[in-house]
Amino acid sequence: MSTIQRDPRDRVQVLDEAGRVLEDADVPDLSEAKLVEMYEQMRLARRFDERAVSLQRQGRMGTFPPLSGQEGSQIASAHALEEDDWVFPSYREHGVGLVRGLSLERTLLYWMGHEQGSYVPEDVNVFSVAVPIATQIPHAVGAAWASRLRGERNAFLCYFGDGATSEGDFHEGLNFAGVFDTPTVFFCNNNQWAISVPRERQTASATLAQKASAYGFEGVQVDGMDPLAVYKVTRDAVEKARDPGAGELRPTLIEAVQYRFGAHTTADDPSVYRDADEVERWKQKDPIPRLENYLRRRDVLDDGRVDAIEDRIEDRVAEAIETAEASTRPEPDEIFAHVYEGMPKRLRRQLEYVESIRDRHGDDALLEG
Ligand SMILES: Cc1ncc(C[n+]2csc(CCOP(=O)(O)OP(=O)(O)O)c2C)c(N)n1
Ligand SMILES: [Mg+2]
Repeated sequence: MSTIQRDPRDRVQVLDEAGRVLEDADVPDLSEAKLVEMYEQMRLARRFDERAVSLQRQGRMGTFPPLSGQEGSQIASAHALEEDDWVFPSYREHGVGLVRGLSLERTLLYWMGHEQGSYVPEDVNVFSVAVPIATQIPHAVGAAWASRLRGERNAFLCYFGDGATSEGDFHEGLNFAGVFDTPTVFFCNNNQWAISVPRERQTASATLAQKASAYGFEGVQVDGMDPLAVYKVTRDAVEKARDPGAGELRPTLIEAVQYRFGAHTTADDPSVYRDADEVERWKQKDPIPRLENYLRRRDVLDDGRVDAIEDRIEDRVAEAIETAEASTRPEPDEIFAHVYEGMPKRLRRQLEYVESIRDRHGDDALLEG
């Protein structure tokens, strides 16, 4: 049964906070191996996050947007895709990237300022990271429309935050998607905050999911810290995008209700705008122990398997850091190299200016400043 034909305020949930299956819940059909893989990737994403924040604090990385708290939403939704489907990410989707085949060292290189970190292998259908809020939404709609016109049957999963729903690009993108019936799944990671702006200052709408009805297609709210519910809802939306039933439109807006445990980025201090109590309350819903408890109850996980997973994760993260840090430091000129095919005059003048101050002062003196 599809989970998306319902009132947008009727939040989809499969597991309670202790990881017990709720009565009448629609448990997705996932093999034990797949469930364990999802659990391991969620833990890997969290450990990677902790190490990345620590690298930034030690001056070994520029800035970093942590995803802690959002692993269930990211990993489970990405698993709902087939290989040929596409992902249009924001800057926080390191967990999605991991599932789709982007290496951890590549993510580190991106945040260390290497151009190589923006490279996506040919066989990985992930679009470039969008830092400007909501710009990836019209991109995803356009790509989905093109794909449909070509007669392909791919779904386009576009991630963005609660803050993005106030941008013109969000409304233009969803409006176009409804009119042209594009195979786009809009995945809103409602983590309750847009830097220091709380969800209730973002919109007076009761839910973000209900905004879909203005564009003529379905919107569904899901517990974004319940990986099984996220998988089920995303899978249903992706299948509808590919193959809608009679009278159905392809697009869906999913609002995944969740919380970011950490700062917006390493340049932010959330203690100045939110209470520690609020964070503690949301930690009760942490998707990792929730899935772990579910799997332990089913005898799919035990202490031995969890220990082995922890060891593997520790090694993978350490290796990724070692590889990324062994890369030669990028040349400052590279910032200018890949923006335009032919460099405009204004950019060339800026490049010449950077070169002249490097010649005059040397890189070490500039970095110290
Ligand atoms: C067009 C634009 N305006 C402002 C910013 C500055 N900015 C960066 S992140 C952010 C908040 C985004 O919040 P949300 O959409 O909820 O995503 P989250 O970071 O919470 O995942 C803002 C305003 C930007 N990057 N782009
Ligand atoms: Mg947000």
